Amino acid sequence: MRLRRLTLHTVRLPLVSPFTTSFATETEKETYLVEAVLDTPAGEFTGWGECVAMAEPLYSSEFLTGAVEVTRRWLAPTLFAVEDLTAETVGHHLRPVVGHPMAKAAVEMAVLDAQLRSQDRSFGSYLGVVRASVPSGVSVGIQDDEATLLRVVADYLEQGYARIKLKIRPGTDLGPVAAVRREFGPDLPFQVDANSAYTLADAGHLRRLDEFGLILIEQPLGESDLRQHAELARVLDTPVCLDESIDSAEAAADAISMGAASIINIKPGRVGGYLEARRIHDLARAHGIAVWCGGMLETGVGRAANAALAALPGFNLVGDISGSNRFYEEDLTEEIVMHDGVVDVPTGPGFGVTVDPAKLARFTESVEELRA
Ligand code: OSB
Ligand code: MG
Repeated sequence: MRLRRLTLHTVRLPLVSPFTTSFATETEKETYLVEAVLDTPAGEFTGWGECVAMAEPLYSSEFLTGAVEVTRRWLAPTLFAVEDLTAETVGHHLRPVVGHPMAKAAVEMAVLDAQLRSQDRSFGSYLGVVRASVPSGVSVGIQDDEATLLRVVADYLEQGYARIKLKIRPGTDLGPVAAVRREFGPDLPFQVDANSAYTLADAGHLRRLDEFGLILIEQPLGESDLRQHAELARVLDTPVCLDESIDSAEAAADAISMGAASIINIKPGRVGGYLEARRIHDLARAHGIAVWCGGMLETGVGRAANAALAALPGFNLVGDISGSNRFYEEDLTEEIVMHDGVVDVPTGPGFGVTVDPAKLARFTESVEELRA
């Protein structure tokens, strides 16, 4: 197969409410969709991918306009030159370009969607999923005060979300966690995410979270602090889960062998794509490490693909795969719906969702076409 064209659609969507983490407050989602045109044995097919790089390099070193630049200058020309391209070889061809997993993932995604559509095959069937729906958790941002937090959590629980993840940072941690636990009781599936906001010197403080029976604490320390996470994990009862630190299967192997994590949050974009995500799933499963599927406020394209990934057998904890309406009034595809605490795995060809041209146009900031 041959890649003929990559069109980058930069979009900006308002969020239904501001989303505050330890590193930023976001009020809108800026991203780009990749539209790939692939020459296949069955004719020309179009596929869509989505980049999870954030506008600013605060979650990881990647950022949106940087991802566009690396795609324009290096990723696209490299792939246009490949005579026999498949989704499975995209990662291999892009390997000489160091880093930029989110930019690479978006391109691989679009090629994979087009390839699967040419075979009239769903992503779920390609992966070998074992569930028709996946439990749906919600990531709750840092709130202004305790009353607001309890109201927000109560609302998500009324909607049916199966698990609450609360963002924490130094100074906004023990209080909110205690309040949620007190209000919703010991049976609430509850975990926290620090997005690298602590250091190992905070170990004594973080131990105070142990009494709240959390499922896990996600990425308490810095991205490159594998050894320090291992030390922290030894003194905490709360299981340590890594997010930012795991940017490849190699990093996952290191973390597992060091005892830096007993749980991994798999985000396909962060690790360079859905194929690497599956490799991490397989590796973790072989080591008895639990995994779950994280999110990056994806639009319907990435959200649909995440729902399929999370239906692999090793995804044994509830993921951050909420309904589209958790973040957006209107999505770029058909809405991904959370019902009865689950999101259904799409069954249509490719990722199983369709980008709506009218909605895309409404939210588009700019379009750039890249050709061989
Ligand atoms: O750390 O998991 C994270 C969103 C943006 C950047 C980092 C993270 C998150 C979330 C949201 O927690 C998860 C979602 O998309 O629902
Ligand atoms: Mg996280």
